[in-house]
Amino acid sequence: MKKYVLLLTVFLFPCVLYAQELNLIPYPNEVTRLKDNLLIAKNSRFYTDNQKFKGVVNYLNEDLNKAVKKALAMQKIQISINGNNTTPGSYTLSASGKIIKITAADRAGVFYGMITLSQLYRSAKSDYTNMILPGVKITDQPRYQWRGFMLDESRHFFGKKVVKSILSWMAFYKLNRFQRHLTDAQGWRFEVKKYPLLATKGGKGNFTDSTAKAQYYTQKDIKEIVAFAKRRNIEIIPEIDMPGHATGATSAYPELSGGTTPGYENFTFNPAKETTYKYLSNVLKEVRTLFPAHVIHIGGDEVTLGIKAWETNPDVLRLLAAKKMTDYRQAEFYFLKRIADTVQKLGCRVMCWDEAVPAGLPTAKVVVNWWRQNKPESLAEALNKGYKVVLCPRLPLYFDFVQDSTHVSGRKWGKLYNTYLDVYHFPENALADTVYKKANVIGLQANLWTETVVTKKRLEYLLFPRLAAMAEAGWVAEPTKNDELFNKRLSAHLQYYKQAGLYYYDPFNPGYH
Ligand code: TNX
Repeated sequence: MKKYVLLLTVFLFPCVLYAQELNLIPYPNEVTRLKDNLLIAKNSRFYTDNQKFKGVVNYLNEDLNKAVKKALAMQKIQISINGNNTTPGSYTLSASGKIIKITAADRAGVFYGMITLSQLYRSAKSDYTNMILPGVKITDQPRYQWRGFMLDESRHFFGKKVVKSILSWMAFYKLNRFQRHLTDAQGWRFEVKKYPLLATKGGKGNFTDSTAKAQYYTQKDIKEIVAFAKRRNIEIIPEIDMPGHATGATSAYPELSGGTTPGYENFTFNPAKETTYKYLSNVLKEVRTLFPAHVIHIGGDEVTLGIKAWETNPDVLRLLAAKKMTDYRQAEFYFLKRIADTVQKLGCRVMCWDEAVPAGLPTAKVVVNWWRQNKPESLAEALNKGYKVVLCPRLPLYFDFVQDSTHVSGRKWGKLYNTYLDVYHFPENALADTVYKKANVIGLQANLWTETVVTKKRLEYLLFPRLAAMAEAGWVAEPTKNDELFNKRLSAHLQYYKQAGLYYYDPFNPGYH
């Protein structure tokens, strides 16, 4: 008996420690240490002969390696696309001696290989002339295709600089979808040429200050951010929230309102007027030209908060009679079907929140954000209908919930809040494998609603380090997760946050909140 214990201590313990020893997040699928270290002359810049990937390599030089100011030496990266490997985003990186090689299935894979290299580079040791990195062969691919983040800028507006910083950190963590929640009750936040008042009037006020001057993105800003994201392998998904959460729009164009209920002034679009559809299809046309993702999110959440107003709205009553509808939710579904149809005619996929699952949207080409973790039946129904699903349950993926019991600013339901380890262990800690292993579950997404988020500082405090935990949850499965090893790697990343001047939560040294 004693012998076995001894064996375990001697052989297994060092093995476990050896695992995940590099400061990489998300941790790659397979890491083999090579005998020779990788040596990169100090102040090197990377380059490639492969024309197609010059831009990607330049990105590495510019954004991820800011410490390198001058090109004293050149370090070549060999890049090739391997047509046999069809898993999107997969890559191998081999680096030792003076040779760095990335082989990938696609451009995303090349980018991820580069990010892995840049993370290695950040914690490299150096001697007088060289940066010394461990020699490695890495074989890697993402677990989920959709690894997203959503920012609500209707409740509070953060602007280009903050958004670009988020996008750069997302890229650093290999996240690849950014959902922009730019319209809601507290403000419409982007320019629509055909209806200028949406931004200039609908963009006035925010959640904490109804008198704030209009804040919104011009179409030029939107394009600039789309290009910035594209360079970082991130697709932007625009959301136009409807028919509820529409007060930003209806405050600018009151004729579009479906009515008012106590506490929810002009909360819905009127589902019974042709002018509503004309107007929204013009808005969607502009959205289509601004965002190349070919996915438009049409909202569909919490319409019932404002639906009572429809019971006394003569237009809606007429619609119900004409279509022989017996219930107001049928008017909601009628609205969503018409809008979904418009979006599809524009050549885009439809996305929606999970309340819209029973609406009977026209085809299976629908992607659902499942957020109501207390309604597993809604997730089941979406999957039964053949919809694709992105998991973003409130617990643990809503980042407006605080990270720790001691935190005072942010959302908390009694003892319920979302620690970075809850995020890290998703989805296994929250869902049955019969659910999250379904092929139609295409990924996960963290959402930051900003009713309680007024400053950039608070935003960062809610994002970090949970964004890192979420990136690893989207990349690897539970058997390779280990709190102790993750914490060790995370400690190194907290230093990067510090160097970048972020205001982050430090779980190992909790002090401020
Ligand atoms: C519900 S999640 C909402 C948002 C709120 C959020 C706060 C969803 C689709 N709708 O409008 O901001 O809760 O946690």
